[in-house]
Amino acid sequence: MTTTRTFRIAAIPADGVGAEVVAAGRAVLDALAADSRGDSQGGFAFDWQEFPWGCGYYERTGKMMDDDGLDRLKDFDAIYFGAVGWPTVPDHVSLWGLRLKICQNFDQWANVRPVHFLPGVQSPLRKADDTELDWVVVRENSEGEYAGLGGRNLAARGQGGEVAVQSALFTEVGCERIMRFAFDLARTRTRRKVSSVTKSNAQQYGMVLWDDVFKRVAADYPDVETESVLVDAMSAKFVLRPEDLSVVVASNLNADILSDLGSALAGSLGLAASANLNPERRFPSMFEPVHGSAPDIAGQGLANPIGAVGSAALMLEHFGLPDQAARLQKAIEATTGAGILTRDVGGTASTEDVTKALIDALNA
Ligand code: GGG
Repeated sequence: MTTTRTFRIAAIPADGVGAEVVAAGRAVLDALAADSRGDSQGGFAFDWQEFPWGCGYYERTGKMMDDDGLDRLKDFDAIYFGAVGWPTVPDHVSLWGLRLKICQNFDQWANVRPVHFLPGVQSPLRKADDTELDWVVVRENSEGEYAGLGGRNLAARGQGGEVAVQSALFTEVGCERIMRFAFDLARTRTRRKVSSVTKSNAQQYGMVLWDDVFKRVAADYPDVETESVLVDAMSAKFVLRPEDLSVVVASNLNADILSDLGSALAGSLGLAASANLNPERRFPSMFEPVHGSAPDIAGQGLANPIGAVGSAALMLEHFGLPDQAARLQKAIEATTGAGILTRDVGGTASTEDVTKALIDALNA
């Protein structure tokens, strides 16, 4: 007798192209699940519940998500997220009201953002001899520069004008857990190397603590090569010596910026996948494309669904289905390799065309 595992997933398309790419990802995942029924290893299915939260919801209700939203999400197996942000709502309100609220309350402290080349996609970095380049940005996702510490209208001290303070929080526990995560990940890769990124020459408290913890943790992983690189130098290295990278671990803001750079170097922000993980599995993890809501192309069928579908592959890995994740990744490569590309990567295909091609490739 075969069994079917059902994964309960909360879909939050949120804003702009989020709706289009989440619909694409859902269609591809449902096709994969339909094909798994009758599998001797046991099939799987997805039970989706969609939540209407985001900037449109904010305009109607004054809230980015319901007050009991976290409570309603907490028992799902995972959250599948689109993108947040729309010009009618201040960006800090939309980001803190939804994406950061979920990440921080569900202690999704590890944000994994792989960067790799895809066949058929032109990259500013691709040369004939380095088609296999790939690296992973591991982003500390719970504290650092996005700890939300600070304030405005602090004492103006008589000079006139407003004063604002924005502090970064670095805890030894927070630094150590993200570094161990990065080292453990490096051990699963061909190149066992972790590059730590800071600006510790200029930021002499939190980032020096980061450096100290990195040295201590590295001593437990003598089989893993290490380097510490300042963020400005690392930006140059991404462009000039990407073959020297494997796992790059960085604070919340630095990794946010570097991972956008990485995905642009791979060809487009639209290709980049990410997983916001609560590695202890006390809370659901959240899977989302790296890109934002792209108001300039929203609703036109132009969005690239590959980042969202790649994020779905990361979700399958999280569910303990690595073969299915690899199957999805192969379908992505078959699709881009066949030249079925959206406009951001030089093609003319629509979101729907790419989605259909992905499903065809799964069934091929
Ligand atoms: N799907 C990712 C997304 O919506 N990003 C919007 C954004 O501004 N994110 C900031 C961050 O990643 O912290």
